[in-house]
Amino acid sequence: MRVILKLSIGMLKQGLEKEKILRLIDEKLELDHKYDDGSILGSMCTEPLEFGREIYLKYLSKNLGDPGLFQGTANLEKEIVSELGELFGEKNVIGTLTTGGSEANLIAMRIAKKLRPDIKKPEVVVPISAHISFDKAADLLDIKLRKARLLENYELDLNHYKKLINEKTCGVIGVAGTTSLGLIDPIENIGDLIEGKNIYFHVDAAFGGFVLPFLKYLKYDIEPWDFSVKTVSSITADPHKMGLGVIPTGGFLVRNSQILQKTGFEIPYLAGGNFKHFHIVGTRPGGTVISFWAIMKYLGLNGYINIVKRCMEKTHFLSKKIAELGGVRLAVQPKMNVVGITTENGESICKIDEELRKKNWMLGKFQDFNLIRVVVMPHVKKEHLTLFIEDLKKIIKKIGLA
Ligand code: 0PR
Repeated sequence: MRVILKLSIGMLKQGLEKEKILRLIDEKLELDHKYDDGSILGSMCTEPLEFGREIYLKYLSKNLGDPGLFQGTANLEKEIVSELGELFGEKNVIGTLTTGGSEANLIAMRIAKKLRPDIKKPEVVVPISAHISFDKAADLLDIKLRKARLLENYELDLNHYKKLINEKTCGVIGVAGTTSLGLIDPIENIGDLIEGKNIYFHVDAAFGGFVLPFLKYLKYDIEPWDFSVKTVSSITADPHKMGLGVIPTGGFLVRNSQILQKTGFEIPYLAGGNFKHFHIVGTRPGGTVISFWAIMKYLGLNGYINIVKRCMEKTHFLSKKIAELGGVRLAVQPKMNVVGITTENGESICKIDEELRKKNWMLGKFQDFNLIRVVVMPHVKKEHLTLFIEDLKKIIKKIGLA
C-alpha cells in the first residue's frame, strides 16, 4: 500500500529565521489593542505584574495535571489556597487554581449537582446578573438555571430569588462583584434562605475576590460576602483579573475538604501516582501557579491595597466626570472599580457604544441593562479617562442626547 504524505498547505517546508518570524509577529499583532494605549476600558484582565511574567517564563513546562511529578509546585498551590482562604475568612479551605472563573464556576456547579443525586432534574438559582459561565455550566451539566430578577437599582430582587428555591434546588449562586456593575449580592440573606436545606452555596467573586478584601482594609463599608458567612460552600476568585496574575489563572476554594473525596475525579495511571482533583482540564499549567505565588509574595497585603486604592481613586474621578456630563448618568454609584454608564432619558445606549468604538474606545456593552461599562483596571490611566470623557462629551452632543 502506498501512503501519500501531503504537507499541509499552511505549513512551511523549510523553517524561517527567528528575526523574520519576530517581524512577522509584530506585523500581524498590529491589529491587537494594547493595555497601555488606553483604549481597553472594558476588560477585567490587565498586564500581569512584570516579576510574575519573568517567573512564568521560567516554568512553562511544569504540569500540575500530574502533581505527583511536581510536588514542589503542588505545595506552592496549597500555600496560595491557604493564604487566599485566610483572606476570605477561612484558613482551612481546600481548592485549586484553574484556567479562569469559567472553569471555577463550572466546577462549583458540578459539585452542587453531584452532592444531590436524589434530585432527578436539578436546578440552580442565580441572579440574572450572574456571568455567562453559569449558563455554559448549566448547559454542559444538564442543570436548569432559575434566574432571579433585579430591582430598579440593579440590586438582586431577594423576594424573587426566594420564590425560585424549591425541592429541586441543588445549588444557589451569589455574585460578589458582578460583571456588569461590580455589585455585591446580599450573600448573608441568600445564606439565610438555604440554611439547613442541604443546598450548595457558591459565591462568584472572580473579579471581587482581589478587590473586596483590600477595600475593607481601606475602610470601605463592605457587607460580608465570603467564608465569614457560614452557609457559603465555595468561592471563585481569579488571579488573572485584579490579582495581576498571568492569563490563565483562576481560583476555586471550598470550605469542606470532604467534598474533594466525595466528588473528585480520579486518574489511576499517572506517572506521579493517583490523586483526586476537581479540574475539567487534564494537563494544566504549573507556571501560572508558581508565578502567582511569587506575585503574592512580592506585593504582599500592602501592595494589593495600594493597587486597589489607586484604581478606586481613578474610579471616583471617572464617576464624578460622568455625573457632570448630562445626557448620560451613572447606572449606580460604583461599589468597586467598575463604572456603568446609561442614558439619562432611557434611550438605547447602543448608539453611544457604536460611536465610542469608532473612536477606538473599547468598553463592555450590556444591552439587557442598557449600559456600557468601564473597568478601571491598573492599566487604565487618568489621562486615558480624561480623553475618554472628552470624546464621550462630543458624542453626546453629536447624537443630540444633551
Ligand atoms: N465570573 C465573573 C463575575 C466574571 O466577571 C467573569 C469574567 C467570569 C466569572 C469568568 O471568568 P473567565 O473569563 O476567567 O473565565 N468576566 C469578564 C467579562 O465577561 C471576562 C473578560 C475579561 C471579558 C476581559 C472581556 C475582557 O476583555 O466581562
